[in-house]
Amino acid sequence: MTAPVRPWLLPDLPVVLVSHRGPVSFRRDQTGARTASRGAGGLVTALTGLASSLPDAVWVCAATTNEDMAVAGEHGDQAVEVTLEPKPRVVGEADPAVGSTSQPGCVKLRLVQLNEQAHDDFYTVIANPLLWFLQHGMYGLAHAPRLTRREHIAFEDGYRAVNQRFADAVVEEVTVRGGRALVMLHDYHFYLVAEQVRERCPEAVLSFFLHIPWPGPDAWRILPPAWREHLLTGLLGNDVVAFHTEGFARNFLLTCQELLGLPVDLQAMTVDLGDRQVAAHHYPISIDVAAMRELAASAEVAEHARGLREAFCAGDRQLVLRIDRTDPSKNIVRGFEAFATLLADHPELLGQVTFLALLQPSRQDVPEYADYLAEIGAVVARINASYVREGHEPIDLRLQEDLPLAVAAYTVCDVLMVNALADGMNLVAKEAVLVNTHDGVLALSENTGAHQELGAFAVTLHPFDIQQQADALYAALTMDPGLRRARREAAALVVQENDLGKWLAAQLADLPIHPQPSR
Ligand code: GDG
Repeated sequence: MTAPVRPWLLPDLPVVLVSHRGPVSFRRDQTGARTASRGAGGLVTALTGLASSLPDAVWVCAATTNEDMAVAGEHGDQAVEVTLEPKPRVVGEADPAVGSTSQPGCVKLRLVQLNEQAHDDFYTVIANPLLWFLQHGMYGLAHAPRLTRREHIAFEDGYRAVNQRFADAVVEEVTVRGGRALVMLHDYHFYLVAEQVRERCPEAVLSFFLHIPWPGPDAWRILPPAWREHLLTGLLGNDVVAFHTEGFARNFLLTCQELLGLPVDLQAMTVDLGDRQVAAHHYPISIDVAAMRELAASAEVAEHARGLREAFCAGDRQLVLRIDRTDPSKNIVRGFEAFATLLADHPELLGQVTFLALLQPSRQDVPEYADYLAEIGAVVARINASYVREGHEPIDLRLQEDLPLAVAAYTVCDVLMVNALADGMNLVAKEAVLVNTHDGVLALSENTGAHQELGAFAVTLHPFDIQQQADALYAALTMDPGLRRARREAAALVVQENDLGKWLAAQLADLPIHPQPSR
């Protein structure tokens, strides 16, 4: 499914989208046949809607599998046209009758082939963990980070080299479109692309959207001066740099002021480069409301929901839920410790409340993430051993990817716990309040972007205060049913009225492009 884009907002110029992961990835199955799978998640859905609505759009992303590289190689490293429905495949393959000109429902993919070592350094040394950890405030500075020759090489030959490859690909795509295009860059992988594209394609309009937090200036001092200046001047190649919240946008301006000495206007939200200004905007991302409701109403989800209710909600038993990647920024270990504290403080809840944790193992090639997953397993084993009663273990930990099960769990839970240390937005919170049918309570970290919109209807969690989280969970589990309902309904309305289409439309409306009705 692709999110519809309002026709009058379509830009009157070609669009070049850039993200690390693209909307389709290729593999070989056991029979040796080429298969293609759609990328999951709201961002991909929204941008696919945009890319497939436009007569001339291209999506530049990394070739991350061997088969992605094969596809790129077969097409001379040029853009490949891909149909998405009913199943994704390269246009012309298995159906040569289908022409190669752009058609509705198709996207053009430019799969960028990267040197394996360069990609590894870019991804597993610089982007994750270094930038991710820095931007989520995850470093305990007495011990980490340690920037050695290894990191310096990774910054030069990995992060900068990969950004250079992407900039080259974007420049080619803009140039074949006559030099004038809207370039929409996504996320912390690509801080250095815009500056290079602007130099070589001065007529391009460049926008950047950051999906993770932007901390204040001092956090960036963790990086050597030359690195942070590269990153900032790279970003200032854009016309607009956009964030989930106003706070992140303000932090960005303050960082430019303090680390580059540039004049900024915190009212107009701009930074002045002399010959031009760069705007810092904020657009809170959301979910595809119709698609999430459709999934929640599916037979598969209903079947899972029945099973979950039987297992966890019989009588007056209650279910606390969390759904996350096993990312240290999600604060999963402290969440379990808070649950254990709740059980210690309120032994009457033993056997009455279960904590279901549906966690997707994430970035296991990064040592910090592999260690964190091991820590999760150990803390759950310890808590379950301490609080098991008559065969009932208080925590049910499942390490798996299963979106229909996750959505079923959203519908039946009594409390959704989101206690992230820091989170750009947190879509799990938005999805759960939309489809929950048990008047579930949202227990939401104050350090999530989502807290700005949903905090008024949530029990707020302080991510570092385990006792406070335990008390807040107790307040959620014992909340008056009328209040539970009123809050859940109000939160669902906020999400419904600010869906993904609005997020995209607001950005397109603010850009210096000339919209016209779609053809
Ligand atoms: C980054 C930022 C920002 C859940 N289980 C499965 C599954 N999910 C989906 C959820 C949700 C998504 O994963 C997680 O999104 P979040 O926003 O919660 O978190 P991040 O992955 O860290 O996302 C975040 C976001 O970008 C967008 O800008 O909100 O702050 O960190 O949509 O439904 N998906 C699949 N299988 C599962 O089992 N495929």
